[in-house]
Amino acid sequence: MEKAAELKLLGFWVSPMVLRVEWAFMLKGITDYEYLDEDLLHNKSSLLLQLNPVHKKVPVLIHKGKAIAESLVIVGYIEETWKNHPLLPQDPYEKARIKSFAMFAEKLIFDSYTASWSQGEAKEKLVNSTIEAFEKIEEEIKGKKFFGGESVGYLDIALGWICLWLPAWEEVGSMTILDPKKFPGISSWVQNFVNQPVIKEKWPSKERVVKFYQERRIVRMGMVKQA
Ligand SMILES: N[C@@H](CCC(=O)N[C@@H](CS)C(=O)NCC(=O)O)C(=O)O
Repeated sequence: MEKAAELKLLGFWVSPMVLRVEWAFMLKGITDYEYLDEDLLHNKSSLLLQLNPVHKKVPVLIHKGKAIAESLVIVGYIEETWKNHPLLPQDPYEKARIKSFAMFAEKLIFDSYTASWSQGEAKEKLVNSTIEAFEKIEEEIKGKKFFGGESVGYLDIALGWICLWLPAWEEVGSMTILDPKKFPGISSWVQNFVNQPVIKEKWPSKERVVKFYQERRIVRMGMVKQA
């Protein structure tokens, strides 16, 4: 088992990207790591700026002094470094397919977040294109408990934002993307995922998440008006 000094995670409490890394840790049974919460809105640490100088974003994982950025790259690194509880299939084609599906779904995070503070036609376009893309996710989960099959895998981790952040953005932006009648497969997966004991352990409260994004919405809308 790694010592905390060998494994550090730069994070931000409300980031679903950071939680991907923590979920992967939990699934692999890695608990001995140091978590450093960044003040992303007001004062990024010099460590973050030094380790991720281009994007200046979290998560950043530091393993034995070496830094890695990008949540899904980090999850892939964890998968290759700790072999227990595989998150990806062995078959090279299936592995590639799952990774490329995760890349396709990545845009939806930003589109649904942006929709939560957008207005009028721009908002409508984002909501409609996200709903259309959700049909592909619905097809992928059909007949399965998890995207990874019987247990939580890479795609479940990648799509975890759908379970809490999406409902928070829907509430903040008064919009509906995940209609349970239209997406019964995704809706039951949400229940399966959030009820996994390992996942439940790392779950911010919905009230706190909604409050955070309500405040961000006000800031964002102010920025749009000024532009
Ligand atoms: N593609 C990156 C995105 C990471 C990202 O957007 N992180 C946000 C927190 S959720 C961040 O650090 N934002 C700080 C900023 O934009 O200045 C990943 O998956 O790791």
